[in-house]
Amino acid sequence: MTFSISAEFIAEQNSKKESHLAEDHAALGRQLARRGVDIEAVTERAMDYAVAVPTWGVGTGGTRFARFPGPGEPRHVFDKIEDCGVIHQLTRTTPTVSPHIPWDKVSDYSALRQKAASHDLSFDAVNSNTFQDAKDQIRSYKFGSLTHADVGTRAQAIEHNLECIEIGRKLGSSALTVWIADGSNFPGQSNLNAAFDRYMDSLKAIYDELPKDWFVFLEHKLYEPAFYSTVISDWGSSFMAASELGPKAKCLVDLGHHAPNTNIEQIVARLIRAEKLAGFHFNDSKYGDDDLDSGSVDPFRLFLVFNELVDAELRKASGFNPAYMIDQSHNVTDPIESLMQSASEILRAYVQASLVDRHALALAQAESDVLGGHLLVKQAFITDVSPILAEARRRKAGAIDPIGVYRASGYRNQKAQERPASTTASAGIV
Ligand SMILES: [Mn+2]
Repeated sequence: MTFSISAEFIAEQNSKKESHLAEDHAALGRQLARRGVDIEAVTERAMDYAVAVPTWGVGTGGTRFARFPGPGEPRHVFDKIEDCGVIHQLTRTTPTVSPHIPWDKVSDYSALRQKAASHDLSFDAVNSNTFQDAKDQIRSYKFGSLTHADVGTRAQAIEHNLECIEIGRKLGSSALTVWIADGSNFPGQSNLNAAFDRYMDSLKAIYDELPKDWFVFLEHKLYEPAFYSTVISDWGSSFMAASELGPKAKCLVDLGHHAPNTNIEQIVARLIRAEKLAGFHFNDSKYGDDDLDSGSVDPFRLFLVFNELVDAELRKASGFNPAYMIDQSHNVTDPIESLMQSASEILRAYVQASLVDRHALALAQAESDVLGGHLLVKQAFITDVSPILAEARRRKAGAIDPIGVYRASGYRNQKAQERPASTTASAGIV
């Protein structure tokens, strides 16, 4: 029998905060009513929002220098599902899990699917991995995978992606996310165009095998581990590839995969216009692909991304159906706490963006009222929507204060007893 947090415990913890929450929600409701916003409608939007959690996110991450394992880490994907279940149980915002192959490979996928269902979870996009060598793999990815100069290595990488699709079908997934580490570290190491041509050949082979209702998400990244050139380095390369492949190929935006100061919200706007926005890997950063918790460094940028997303949603932009995922590495925090906090901050940005008076904003823009337009966006951002987030969780039997309830439950200590320390737990940054 493994430890789990009971519904009664959550209700008992919530009961200590319910009357204050009701006061705060009512006060915010009166404030929003003066702005012509119905807090009930916004609270319902918050209840409907969902973002996927990556299975690799519940393990402690590391840097290229070291990894400092925490107590009670998941030992395998079944443990990971338990931890993902707690995140959803307390936040009620993360009903799907994004698996990673081969890290989450098992012999019985229907058992894995059942395990997930027992935690009210289902599976989101499957992530392939050709950025490291799997055990017993014949050819190495040291010098590339889907774009390797050697045709046999490319065939092996294609085969791995087809296997991911097969596993994804068994798990009820409907998308494959492809990120490759391929690129070069030295000028002259690789022919920049030939590498892209090989990428297209490999992706076509994968695309042709996609089930009818599936998508392939192409994830670009500026640099790392290749430091001179990366084959799919930016949204332009990703968009070129997705356009050439066809309607089932779309561009995935990982917030950490751009040069510092890049206007990511504008990239998002362009991809929406082209009907090529696959979705997101949410995280935050200060310098590069830091994979810090969403909203921890630059919550305004996260809000501005959601400002574009909510704009597209409300005007019913054609082909707009982004997949939302978190992709972070938790090196110095409890991963469950970081993921709950991140899901909450992503939801916060969505709710704040829902408060923008879009009619007034369009008028300000039409009249070139520069500061007027800016203030309308800023007003939404500075509104403290915490009572809406907490009330949305409470109404769905989640925790008013997820991290407080998690800490009070003693879950981590319980898992430290149940899960003897392992040195092989995989964690990664993609
Ligand atoms: Mn990513």
